[in-house]
Amino acid sequence: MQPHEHRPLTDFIEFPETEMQARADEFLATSKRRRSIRSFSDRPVAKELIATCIKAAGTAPSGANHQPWHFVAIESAQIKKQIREQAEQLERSFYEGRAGQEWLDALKPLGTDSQKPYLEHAPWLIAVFSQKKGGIHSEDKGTNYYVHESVGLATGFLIQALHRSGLATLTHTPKPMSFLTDICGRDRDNERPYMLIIAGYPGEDATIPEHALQKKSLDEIATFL
Ligand code: IYR
Repeated sequence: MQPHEHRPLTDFIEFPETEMQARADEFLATSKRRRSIRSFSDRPVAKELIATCIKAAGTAPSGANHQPWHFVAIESAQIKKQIREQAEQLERSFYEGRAGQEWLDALKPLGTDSQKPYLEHAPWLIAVFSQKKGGIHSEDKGTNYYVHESVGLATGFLIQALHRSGLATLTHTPKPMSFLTDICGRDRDNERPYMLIIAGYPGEDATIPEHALQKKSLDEIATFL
């Protein structure tokens, strides 16, 4: 097949309009139940489920379809321990001053601190990396476009896939995240850690901050012209 060839769209599914609204309502209801949590059970989760969610993430749109992302799924207790140690060290300096007062005040309603036991308790950590160079084939070394946008979209797909599969998640971005490059054995020149996703079942003592339940209204987040 020539790369510029097109084929007819055959897998678009058209639903009756009433069903479309019901499907949107259902998706909204499901999305409203997605929560970031900070206590995870150590109950195991099958590797195949995580692999399937990563495949779903890989369907996200990307600049020139270069798919400038790589997901490192970690279940090794030893690697999780290393990540926890390094992340907590960075978080300690963050909470002890690097953050600045305004940032610390913004975080108060979440009740977070430098302790990250869930980095060891949760069955899976997924480190998301973005790639500067690449292409449609993973060995390509051309320019990637809209890398941040593309990887953000794929990460969103991943979080939704995990949520809809019945897992809870947390997004985590210890600053700077470069230690993940070494721990995960990724290419320092071409890849940058984008985000760490913690995935698993909620711990029995999992809570959600009231602050996180306040979502902006449609009027606040949208304008229809
Ligand atoms: N990375 C820190 C701080 C933190 C920052 C933001 I912005 C959050 O929404 C939540 C936490 C931590 O994980 O504690």
